Amino acid sequence: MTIHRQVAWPLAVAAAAAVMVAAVAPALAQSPAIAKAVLKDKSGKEVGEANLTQTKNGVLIRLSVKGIEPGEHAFHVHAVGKCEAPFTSAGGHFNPASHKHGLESAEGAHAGDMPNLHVPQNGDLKVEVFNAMITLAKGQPNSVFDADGSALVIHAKADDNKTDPAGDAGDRIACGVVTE
Ligand SMILES: [Cu+2]
Repeated sequence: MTIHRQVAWPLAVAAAAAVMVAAVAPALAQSPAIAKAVLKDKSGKEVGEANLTQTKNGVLIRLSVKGIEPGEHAFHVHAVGKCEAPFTSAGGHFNPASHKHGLESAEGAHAGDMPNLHVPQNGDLKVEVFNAMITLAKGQPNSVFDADGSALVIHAKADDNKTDPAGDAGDRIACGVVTE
């Protein structure tokens, strides 16, 4: 009798653990570790691509752009995953915490606020941008995969990092929906 009990308990625990793994696994599978955005200009021409990687500390964005006007350009995550020229369809900056705009804002910043891109004379740039304020994990308030999705947007002018709500960054010149 004693031997049977010793065998029976570990089996019961193993069975319970197996059920837990089965229940948790689908939820994890739904949150992508990587995401992508293809950026197009207002004429529909492809001008860039971004690969997003979830890290333990935020999202690493590897961006490459081609044929963008040289100079400084604001680069943001916008609130809606819809890129119809002139890209107002992408909404304002992704701002789930309802903060004021700007990396220099005294009241937090938009989750979608990021440093300016510095495009060289040939118009081509490869850069890595890290955003600790967003996540690819679904179900989180700061997830780029919320109900209406998100988009990456490049502006005509630089972001001054403080003017609310858009950093005085001018027109939207390129837009790409963030996809899994
Ligand atoms: Cu923007």
